[in-house]
Amino acid sequence: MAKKEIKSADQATLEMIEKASQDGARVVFDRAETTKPCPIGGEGSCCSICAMGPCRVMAPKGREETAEDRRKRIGVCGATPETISARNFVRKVAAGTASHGDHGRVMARFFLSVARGEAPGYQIKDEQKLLQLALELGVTIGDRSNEEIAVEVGELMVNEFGRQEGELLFLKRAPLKRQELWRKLGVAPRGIDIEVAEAMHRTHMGTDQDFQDLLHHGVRTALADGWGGSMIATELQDVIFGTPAPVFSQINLGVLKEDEVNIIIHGHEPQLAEMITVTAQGPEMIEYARSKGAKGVNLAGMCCTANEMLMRHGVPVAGNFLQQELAVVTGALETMVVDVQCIMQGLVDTANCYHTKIITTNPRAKIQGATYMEFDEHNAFESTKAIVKAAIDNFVNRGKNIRIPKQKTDMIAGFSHETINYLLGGLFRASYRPLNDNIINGRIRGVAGVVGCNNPRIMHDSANFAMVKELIKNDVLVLQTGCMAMASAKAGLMTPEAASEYAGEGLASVCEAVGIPPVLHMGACIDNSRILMAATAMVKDGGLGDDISDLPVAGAAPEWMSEKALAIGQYIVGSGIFTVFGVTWPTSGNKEVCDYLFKDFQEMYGGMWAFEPDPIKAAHLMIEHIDKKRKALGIDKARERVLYDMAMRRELEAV
Ligand code: BF8
Repeated sequence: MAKKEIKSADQATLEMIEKASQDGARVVFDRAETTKPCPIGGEGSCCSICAMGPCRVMAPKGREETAEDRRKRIGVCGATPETISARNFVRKVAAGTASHGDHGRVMARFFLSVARGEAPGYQIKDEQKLLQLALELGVTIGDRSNEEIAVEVGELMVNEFGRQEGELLFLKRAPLKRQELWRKLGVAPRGIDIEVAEAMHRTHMGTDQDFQDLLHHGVRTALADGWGGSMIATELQDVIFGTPAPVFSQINLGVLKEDEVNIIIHGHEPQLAEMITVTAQGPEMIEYARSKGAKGVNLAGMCCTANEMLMRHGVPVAGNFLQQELAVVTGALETMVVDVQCIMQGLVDTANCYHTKIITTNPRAKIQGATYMEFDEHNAFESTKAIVKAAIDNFVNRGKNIRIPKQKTDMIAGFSHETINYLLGGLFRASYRPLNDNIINGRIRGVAGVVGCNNPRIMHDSANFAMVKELIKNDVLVLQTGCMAMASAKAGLMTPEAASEYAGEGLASVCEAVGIPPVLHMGACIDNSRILMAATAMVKDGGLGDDISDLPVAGAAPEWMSEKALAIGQYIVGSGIFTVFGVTWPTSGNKEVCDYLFKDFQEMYGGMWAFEPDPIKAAHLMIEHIDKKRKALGIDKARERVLYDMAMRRELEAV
């Protein structure tokens, strides 16, 4: 008999998969069994961009390719397998960049509405960050009001999307050497939309047919995400909703409550979630919930919206990407309110087996069979009140088949780039100096960003846990965002106590002295721009080289699935950081394209891609890379000498 595959490393998830099967509800784990990945598309060897195809250009498996094989391995238009592979890859990067970019654009326009007083209920929360942004962008402060300054900042940011020439303003944040490299390689992005549009044009039938040239444009497009769309979204969200600071919360399906109206907000753009937080906890809605027999209204988050609400308000997190339908399966969820990105259409099918109402709210993202209640940010309070009321009204429709898993784990989140600065350096001497010093003296070996999604093609949350544990055991400080941050939080890695349990002695001693977990939650996927800022701050603080590519740092997405993850990986690589992806690799069918991304990019960008599905091996690739960088910086010997005597411990405590 075939061994039953364990689908998740998370008990709550396993329990709900079981319940779904008992209830006859289909979820993503079932669909992944019946719908297997297409091996041709999966390796990037299918070209479907025109109607002369689709053309399949796979290399023969299990034997050497002959000249005759190669001659036949060609698109009808004559496109080579390399062109086809690179086109497919660049289109994915463009889609990821477009998604983050569209989020950033909507946020910039919303920011302008707030500044102009056209979005009642919202205001500027972080004045300090607004003024810093104004100074950086050359906006006059003088005796102008915050709103006047914000209008000018907002207009500059909105213009970044349609900018046709020159360079994105935030490129100037990068180390000088990196900026020069981008210019030399011709990949400094002009604007955000233009790079995405050009990527789509270049990859159209019969346009750019030089795979190397295509891949460089992929870098340019992705840089318009990391240093453009995503960075703009993060910065403006911080000004309006507040810059995250450490906050305690809990995570996993156990945060749902049996005796309250449960509402989950799922998606990405925080303006809706921010207002629901206010509306749902107001006395009027609590009273209304009581009138329907509930004790109150319980709000929780899912996916990146969860990260946004968690980082700024400590709202509990119900789970990550693969748990969205399982929240419905509890039978205790009145409403799942969604906006854009990473929302499974399967939610509607699952919800048909229970009483849960799936409410779509965004004109860009509707789902057949769901209830559409448009969220109008100009009338946000009334919009969200109607949504919360609909959830409360649904409480009476709950069936008897309710089972909420017990699992919920304590966590600390809220480690924005600014917060790390304060925590390490103190309010009056905020800096990354102590981090750099601890890297130089070897207590911290290096820093790794472990980010991205879940993917049902591998055991849910398992690769993240294995990788992160291995990294911190080897004294690598881990920064996380997105669904991988949630996986670590569920596993208990985001509490200060995790340092003594899991981290190597050097990293643990620093975490204990500063009072931080060994794994830091930096936010949603757009907040990977915070990781770029953290890396830049490390360079600027000195002692670790003069470009991001000199730092002993590495990146990874061990369970990725989305095009946004590829865009993120590409801008991290283009910014000079070695990055390893797990699960599958979208150009794996083409050796030339892989070699270019996995080897030649290192020469050109000082950062390259790698693919390694084994999370422990992948962690060791990252550690090897970190050690190589330490050696190049001449700080490899310091690590060998680290012995923790009392004087060193006292010195650490003084940090
Ligand atoms: O942007 S990590 S599954 S939720 S794509 Fe999606 Fe992936 Fe989760 Fe957020 Ni990011």
